[in-house]
Amino acid sequence: EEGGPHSPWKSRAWSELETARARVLAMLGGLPEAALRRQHSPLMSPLIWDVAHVANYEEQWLLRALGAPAITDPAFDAIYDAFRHPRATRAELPLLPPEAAFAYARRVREAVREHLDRLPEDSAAPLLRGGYVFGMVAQHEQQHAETLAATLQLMTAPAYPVPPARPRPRPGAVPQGEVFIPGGEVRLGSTGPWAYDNERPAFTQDVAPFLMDAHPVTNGDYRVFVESGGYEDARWWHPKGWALVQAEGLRHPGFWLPQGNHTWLRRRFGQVEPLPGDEPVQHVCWYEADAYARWAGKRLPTEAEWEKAARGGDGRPREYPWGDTPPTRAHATLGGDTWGPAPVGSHPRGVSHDGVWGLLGDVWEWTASDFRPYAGFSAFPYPEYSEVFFGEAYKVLRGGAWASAPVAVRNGFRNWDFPNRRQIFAGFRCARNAR
Ligand code: AVJ
Ligand code: FE
Repeated sequence: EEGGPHSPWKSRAWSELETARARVLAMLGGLPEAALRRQHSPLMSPLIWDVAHVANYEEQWLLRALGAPAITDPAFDAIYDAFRHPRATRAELPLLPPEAAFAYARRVREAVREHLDRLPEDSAAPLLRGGYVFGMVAQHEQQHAETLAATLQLMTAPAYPVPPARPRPRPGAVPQGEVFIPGGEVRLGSTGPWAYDNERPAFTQDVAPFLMDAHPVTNGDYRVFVESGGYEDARWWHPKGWALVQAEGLRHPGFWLPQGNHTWLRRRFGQVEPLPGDEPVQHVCWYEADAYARWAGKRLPTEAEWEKAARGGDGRPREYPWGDTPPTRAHATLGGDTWGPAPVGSHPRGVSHDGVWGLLGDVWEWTASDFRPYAGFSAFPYPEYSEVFFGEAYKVLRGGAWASAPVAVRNGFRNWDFPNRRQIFAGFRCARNAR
């Protein structure tokens, strides 16, 4: 196993922490104070809550957990405790004002730097082995950066100006259709030093052969479902999904703007633009993904199938679909600076061993599976990261989105959300039994 107690981790840990912080500051830097404090959606926290929350998390789970001197009174933790205060109520809390929240985050980070300098590379203590808590804190801040992006997408008063994005790749001809994934044993779960508790312990499972869509479902594909009356036909929908369609008046994915006459625009942050047919669909909930799959004569993959497709049908447990080298821009759309997914087929170097495209990055992919613990799970370092969410209320998403950071994406990484949520950057692909 790589990243054991004796492989050096300190310089990577520091650079991942600083990468996360630079991203958060770049995202929020230009916003007026009122936009930072406001509740933009009942689904999301005020932006400035996330900033102080990541700092407080770093203080609690890194500094205090490692025995470094406290910076704030632990009583202060309550305001930033996600379990004590539902998102919709956080604007009414006595939150640190923006200036003070950024200053608190800076102060915690300086203390972390000093503490890190004094630590050995080779500690076998569970929190320090391979630099675990440093990786956990860097991933946590990046997950909140993604949450901030979802809040910025929901913000309308004023809308968030889309920063200049990198040029859109122009994909060549890409293979369509489905890819056969041979059945057999697959190693599921992660063994790397920064894997979360819910990815462990790794285990082996037999998966029957199946067909996996070569690409995520695109806007162009999904539009056919919409325009052929998919949202008006109960046959395609899970009963709870059909109830949701009725109750919310859903007619199309989030942020699509129907113009009539088969013309569609979409709002992406502060920009209204033609709906690009060649990008993976995003802002669909699990019920919409499930309904499309049924309409297409297919189904959503289980998370075991998804992971088998990502690791490779030959049974070698690759860390990423293309192998074990960490993601670069050539492999996948990740890191948040494109402000949207790339057209399918943009990353020939990211194709899996069996020929499946775009498994990591661009959009999260809903799976058929509920979020459950693997056999032998034990909560580490605290039950509120994963354990309290296990059960049938949440569906698993895999693969990461354009807004996910490379450090928080790998074949074994598990995300979860309620099946009716569509503010996240989620899409899907379909699967089918072989024969
Ligand atoms: C794994 C994305 C569902 O945002 O609720 C952030 C990540 N956990 N702070 C979430 C998380 C604690 C989590 N998700
Ligand atoms: Fe958090």
